[in-house]
Amino acid sequence: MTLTRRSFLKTAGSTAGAMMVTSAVPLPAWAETPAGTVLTAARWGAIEVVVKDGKIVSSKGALAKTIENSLQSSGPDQAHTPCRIKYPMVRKSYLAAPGKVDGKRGKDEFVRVSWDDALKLINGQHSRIRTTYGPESIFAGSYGWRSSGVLHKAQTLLQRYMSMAGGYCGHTGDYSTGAAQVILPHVVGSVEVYEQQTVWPMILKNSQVVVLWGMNPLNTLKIAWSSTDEQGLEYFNQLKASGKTVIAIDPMRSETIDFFGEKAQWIAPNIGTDVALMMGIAHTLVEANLHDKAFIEKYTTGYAEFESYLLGNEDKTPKNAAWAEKICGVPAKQITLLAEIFAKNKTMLMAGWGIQRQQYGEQRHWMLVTLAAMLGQIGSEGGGFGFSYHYSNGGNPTRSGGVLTAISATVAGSSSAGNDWATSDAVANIPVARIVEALENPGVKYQHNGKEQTFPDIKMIWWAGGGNFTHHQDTNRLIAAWQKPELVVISECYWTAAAKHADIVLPITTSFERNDLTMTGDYSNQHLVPMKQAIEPQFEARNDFDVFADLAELLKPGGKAVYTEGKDEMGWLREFYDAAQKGARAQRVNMPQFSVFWQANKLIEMKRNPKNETYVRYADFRNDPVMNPLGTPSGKIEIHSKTIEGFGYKDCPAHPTWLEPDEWAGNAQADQLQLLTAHPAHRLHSQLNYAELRTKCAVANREPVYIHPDDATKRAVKNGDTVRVWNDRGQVLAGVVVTDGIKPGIVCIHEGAWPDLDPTTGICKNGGANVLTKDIPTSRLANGCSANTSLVKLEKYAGPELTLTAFTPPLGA
Ligand SMILES: Nc1nc2c(c(=O)[nH]1)N[C@H]1C(S)=C(S)[C@@H](COP(=O)(O)OP(=O)(O)OC[C@H]3O[C@@H](n4cnc5c(=O)[nH]c(N)nc54)[C@H](O)[C@@H]3O)O[C@H]1N2
Ligand SMILES: Nc1nc2c(c(=O)[nH]1)N[C@H]1C(S)=C(S)[C@@H](COP(=O)(O)OP(=O)(O)OC[C@H]3O[C@@H](n4cnc5c(=O)[nH]c(N)nc54)[C@H](O)[C@@H]3O)O[C@H]1N2
Ligand SMILES: [Mo]
Repeated sequence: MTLTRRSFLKTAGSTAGAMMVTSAVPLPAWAETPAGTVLTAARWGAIEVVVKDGKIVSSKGALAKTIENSLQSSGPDQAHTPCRIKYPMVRKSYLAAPGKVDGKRGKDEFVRVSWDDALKLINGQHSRIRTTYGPESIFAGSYGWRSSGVLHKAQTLLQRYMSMAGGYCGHTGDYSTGAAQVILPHVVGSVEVYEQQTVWPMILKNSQVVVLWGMNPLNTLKIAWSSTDEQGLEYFNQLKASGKTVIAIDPMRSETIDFFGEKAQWIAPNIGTDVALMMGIAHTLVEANLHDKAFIEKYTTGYAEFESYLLGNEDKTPKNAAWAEKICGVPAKQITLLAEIFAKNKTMLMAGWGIQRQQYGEQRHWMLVTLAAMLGQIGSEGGGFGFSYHYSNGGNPTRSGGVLTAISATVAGSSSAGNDWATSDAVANIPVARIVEALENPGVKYQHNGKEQTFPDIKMIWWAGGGNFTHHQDTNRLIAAWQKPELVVISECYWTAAAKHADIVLPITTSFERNDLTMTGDYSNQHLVPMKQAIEPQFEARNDFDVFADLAELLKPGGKAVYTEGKDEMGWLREFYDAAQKGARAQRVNMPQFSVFWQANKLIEMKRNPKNETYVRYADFRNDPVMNPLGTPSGKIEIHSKTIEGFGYKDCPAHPTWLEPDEWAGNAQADQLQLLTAHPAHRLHSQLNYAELRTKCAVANREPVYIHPDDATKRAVKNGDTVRVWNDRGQVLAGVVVTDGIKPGIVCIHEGAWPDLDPTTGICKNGGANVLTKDIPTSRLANGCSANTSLVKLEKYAGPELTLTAFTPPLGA
């Protein structure tokens, strides 16, 4: 963990030589699919599936790669795990008295009903609630990662139905970048986190120093929102081989830092203190006169106010390296060295998002942009900042060719489509991570990004395609609030904790049981992949699309035809494909006719675009900031924002500011540890927790907790022990991994283990991280999720043996 000046300079010196630029893994235009396999896709890539006797027996990735993706082999478990939901089910007391709030969600047994009865029951209760309380009372925000595909989009399909029914309450933002996506438009005029980055060929050619600021691409690039093109990791592999200086700033020696091994410098700050670390670097730049005054003058506004704060003109606290050391735990010497290295080399500051999934998360990326502005390399070839290299293969050059559209959350224009449906979009929205606050505070006003908003009075919740019991913070608080509505419906493939806490549960197909299409690489659009049905729907599972089409018919006769626009599954897919083909033709890229394509069982790789292979983010702005202004009020990078100043938020001041979190190293008692809830290597959040894959990480049949040897010794725990981790919000059992790969004072439990609360003790037997996390907004600017701001205690578990039931269907199922 120690970083010596010598080892640092040694690597820093060896970066001068430019390296050969190669594309990632070259693939033929038509990748071959071995005979006898079915080609489909998941978030974790294009997948070849082998089917025997109507069952999936194996699955593997269809694209060439040098780094294995553990998620790709999970096909058999996904389709055939015993925790599949087999039939429509209704909670026993709910069936006896529909709509009655009885506090029994999660404790009741379930009763099997027919699809007909389930849909009638839903339709009746939905209509009653809608008529009584209005569309605002129906929460269909339904956040989540569902499965890949442009047709079988659970949340969109739910909202499409709800819009025909007359509107609903939706959500804004996401859990991923809740803080960054709201602050960055104020700072650089774009959300930034979901934009194409300066492309990898430019990085590999021009950058001398690459900083991985709180990012773990070895894990997070296993997936992409559409489906991964798998090129990002190939580029990281090339970065590793390049001999460039790589500096990784992370409280944990992540899989990525291990991957770089000797070729990266690891710096481990306390969780939630990166702003202080960055300020220590920024202060050093000013002291050493290394900041780029010409850049600041020409391209930014409000630097003077920030500098005054940085130097401590008013609060008499200079935010220098010594000050930063006390907060972030990184030695001042290293901080000043970082300043020197960043300023004297072409430096790309890449950052992940875990750093902003914290209280005051807005400050992180704002301060990173500020630091990059002071270095003056934004818009240069290989310098500046980039906030999506760890996600969806940002930086893989965008291809030319066809791009798929997708089914939309509203039906085709009602009157023009010759029907008389009065449709409505969301009539209200809540910031996605404030769902529990909303349930607890109906009618209460709150601030959001400079506006006053009012929490709706939610009486009905429908979740389709999201793992909200796993993804939301402070599970026990969620469970209490979850009892309030009059109806909870869950559409799911598996008996998740959310399904177990529902009134009505609908069994949904996995993507192996239906036909769909997807692109790969959210920025590259590298491939178009047929997602071909491999097996029959299991038990009584149905497609979300068909379920909502039937429910639309129950709203009013003729509803189904309006919902489906008269097209069946293949009709929709042909239409999406034909539109992509037309777009491709306009770019002089040929795609075969749909029937030929579908028959072929092969993916299409789109054409490389030489111009896109030299893309540099913010190059236009750098060339001519007057002709190419940013979308901010000043057209420049806003280091001090008059807009945000006008909001007057104490928790989000007008320029990047160090704010002490409620729970952090600085106020931890001697026996408290900071909790890190990073994203898991062998899951996508909660997805696949039930699979065989779990044995790759589970310890003592629990989710692992990573702890430093010093902290383990103090608590007399050792590798493989079962421990109780707790705070006043909840308690979990976890299996110990003792490692020097985590900073002392910090433990990590990866997010995504299914909550499995023991009814007598309340202990989560599966190590669900969110049982322990704090459910507070990042600030009233963004209201993002603050999952990485929690303190916990840890001890060897001495209680009675508790059997894991996370993956056991509930009573009656
Ligand atoms: N402590 C902590 N908590 C976190 C985070 C963190 O860093 N720390 N990260 C947060 C982030 S960034 C995110 S994005 C969220 C992720 O939270 P989610 O996106 O909710 O997580 P998933 O586990 O992907 O949930 C998807 C669910 O959809 C179901 N599903 C799959 N396909 C279909 C389908 O076709 N139809 C239907 N109806 N259902 C389907 C799956 O079985 C699964 O239960 O978690 C957040 N929570
Ligand atoms: N395999 C896999 N891939 C995924 C996902 C998954 O669940 N599994 N989830 C996907 C989704 S929805 C998202 S949003 C992205 C998430 O992408 P990220 O948000 O970037 O992922 P995290 O693992 O939360 O954080 C990345 C790194 O930041 C570090 N970190 C956390 N807190 C701090 C801090 O205070 N300071 C510093 N310096 N570092 C810190 C963590 O230790 C971790 O190594 O990943 C996506 N990719
Ligand atoms: Mo996310």
